[in-house]
Amino acid sequence: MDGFVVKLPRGQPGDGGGSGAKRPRLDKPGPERPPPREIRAEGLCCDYRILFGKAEADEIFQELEKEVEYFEDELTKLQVFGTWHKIPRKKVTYGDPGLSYTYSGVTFHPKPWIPVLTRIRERVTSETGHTFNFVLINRYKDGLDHIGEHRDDEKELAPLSPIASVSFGACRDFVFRRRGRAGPGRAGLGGPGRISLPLAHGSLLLMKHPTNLHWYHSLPPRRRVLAPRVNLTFRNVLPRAKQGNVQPPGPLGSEK
Ligand SMILES: O=C(O)CCC(=O)C(=O)O
Repeated sequence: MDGFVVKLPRGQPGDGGGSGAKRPRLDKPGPERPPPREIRAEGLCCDYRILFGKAEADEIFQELEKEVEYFEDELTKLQVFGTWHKIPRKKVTYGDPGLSYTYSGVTFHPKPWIPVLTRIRERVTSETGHTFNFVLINRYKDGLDHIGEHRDDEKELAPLSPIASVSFGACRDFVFRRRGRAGPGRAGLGGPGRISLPLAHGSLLLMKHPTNLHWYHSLPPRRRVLAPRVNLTFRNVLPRAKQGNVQPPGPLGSEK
């Protein structure tokens, strides 16, 4: 990976620079809770921090494993360049009533919120100051499960709203690749072309505008990872009447 700018936090440990909404006081940084990081590159703006300490993250992870009901049958397939594939992970959506979200040729209607998801969503909001009406959950049974390179650019997403990605379970590498770059160091373009971030148990990665316009992301396979991981991406889905912000499609088929 070539370098990217990591700025250390302003003010209090755990200060996310949100809208000032009241949020729980976080523990001091330490081995279990490294300081928050700002990840910046051209067209990329993300904040990373530990949101839940180990004990709380363990408890939430167990509850997610017990309570979340993943999609089955047709909803576990996706279309890439016209061909249907079974996805290499489990997924499901929860959210406010009446919303729908279409990607990779499938329309998803969210299941109603359940207490463990409301708990995580409220913590994300109190930490960041942003509200969310929808969550996509991906479960990776081990390091062979993965998600291919894509951008979260569906027309249903509120265009300027960030996406909050919360992870539990095995630590996995999350990789950004800039649009139009085959890899790091390609001639003619400044800055890094690829950024890899290990996403820890209980962590929050806040992906802000315009990251999803300029950067793909993926969770590549990691053979050595034997444990499961659950990732929740909290989003803002526009009600049908307000949709219409169609962003130009990227060169790749979406793999979500
Ligand atoms: O599991 C992850 O960290 C990535 C999930 C993702 O890329 C997505 O939901 O769009």
